[in-house]
Amino acid sequence: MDRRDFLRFVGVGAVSVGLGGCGESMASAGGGGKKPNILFIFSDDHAVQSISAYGSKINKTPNIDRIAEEGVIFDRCFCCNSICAPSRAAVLTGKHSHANGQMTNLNTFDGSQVTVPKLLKQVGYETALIGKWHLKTNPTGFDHWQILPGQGNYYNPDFKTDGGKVRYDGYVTDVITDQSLKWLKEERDKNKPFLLMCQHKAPHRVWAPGPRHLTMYDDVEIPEPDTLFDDYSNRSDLLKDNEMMIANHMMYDYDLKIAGAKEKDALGRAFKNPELRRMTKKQRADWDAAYEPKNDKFRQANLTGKALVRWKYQRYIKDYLRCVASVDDNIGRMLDYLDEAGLADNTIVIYSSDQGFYLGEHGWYDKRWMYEESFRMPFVMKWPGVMKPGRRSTALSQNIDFAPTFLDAAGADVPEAMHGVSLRPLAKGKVPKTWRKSLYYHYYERGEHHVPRHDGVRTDRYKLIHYQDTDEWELFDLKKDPQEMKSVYGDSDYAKIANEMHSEYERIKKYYNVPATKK
Ligand code: SGN
Ligand code: CA
Repeated sequence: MDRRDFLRFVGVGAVSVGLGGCGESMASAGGGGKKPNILFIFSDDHAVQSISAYGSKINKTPNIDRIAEEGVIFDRCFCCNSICAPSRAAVLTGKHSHANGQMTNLNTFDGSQVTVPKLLKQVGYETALIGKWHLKTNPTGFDHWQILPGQGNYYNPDFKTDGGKVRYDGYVTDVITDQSLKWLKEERDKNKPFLLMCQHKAPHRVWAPGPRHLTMYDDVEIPEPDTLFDDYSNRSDLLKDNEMMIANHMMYDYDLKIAGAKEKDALGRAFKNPELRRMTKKQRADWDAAYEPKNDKFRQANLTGKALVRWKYQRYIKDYLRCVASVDDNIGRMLDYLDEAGLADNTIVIYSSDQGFYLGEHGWYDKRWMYEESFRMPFVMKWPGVMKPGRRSTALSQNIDFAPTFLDAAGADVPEAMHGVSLRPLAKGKVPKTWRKSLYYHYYERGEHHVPRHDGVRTDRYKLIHYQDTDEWELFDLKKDPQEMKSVYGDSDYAKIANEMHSEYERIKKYYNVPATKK
């Protein structure tokens, strides 16, 4: 039985339409016989709750919506490990973390592995990566790259390039877009199709808005999520140990933009915002003019209790959304260029982010947990000539599917060792009978924000989570409890479902060859 037959047999995966050379040439399906270009715009920590195409109640993202209107929204796209470097490694390799070796942000990516840019180069593509990388080793498989060192900075960012170090003046999201446009316009080989991975730092912590957006949302109040004051009852006690609460773990100077604040967070920390010392005099003056009047009001108000948490939420979410606004504006610049240059008809455009994020849900910022808001990823794709515009797909997809999708689009073979499958059938509006019925998730890190190691399985309706350190289980009925406020594990009404989910968990771990967790 080959892998594709096996996928059919176990009902996990799908065979991408056209794989194995049945009829339609894949490259031609994407646009008049030419291999399609692929523009992959990827941001850092951008949650679907802040994208209007996904129904955001708190902001508008007209340019991401433009991609969605001309393409398809993958409504149930999830990461395999909700943290930066592991998600990026999964995108590059099409494999779960245990198979590509990038289990945590602390591992060093093995750049000698088979990755999607290397395979695309073999079928004639020119490849480039500009922006956040975060995998420690230098990029491999790219004809051109310029990366932010580590997490990078928002203001006047440094870049590591294939020709040495360089610092650009300006705001990071604009700079990454400028450099991406420069490569598209002036530097690439125009006789070849391209893969451009344009990877933003924003809206990652410390959520530093750019000069154009410093006062955006000043006159409005952003709606709070229902679960801002979650008390963490009815689930594992491990939740109570988290260190990612807006109430307790945000630092005044570092996160909340109260420059010079002496207050410490609940962990006794009072870091300084690293962006302030990078700014030019003019940038700093604009920043202070935007924040200081609001900070004065905050100091005078002497807020405590829930009112203080509410203020912190407003400060946090507005800064986050200001960073998102810059990403969205810059996506507009990229889309406009594709139109102007006559490239739009033969270019697949994707917008995604390495994982989701908590925008106050459960009282949190950050990610890592398998709960929906950080498990879910945005993935909108426009694939001219292949899909009908304006569609929404609710079939289960995952970041391990991105590499197979790109390869399928380019008419290249998808290696058997990749765990993911091409999303082409879903893009076309068909859900093959063999499409996966569940997804596997595994978070391995034990560090910052004190999120415990856990893994689990999610189907359309249910989610089973296992915490290895305490051997606890949680089961959620996502239809009845979409906010995941009460685990029904151990509830006799769910005994049958719990059994089925346990079997599915064991099966999927075996299917992906997940090694036993070390104590
Ligand atoms: C930094 C952040 C964390 C964040 C990790 C991982 N702290 O360490 O809040 O969870 O990155 O983010 S900060 O003080 O440096 O901002 S990831 O997206 O790179 O995985
Ligand atoms: Ca991230």
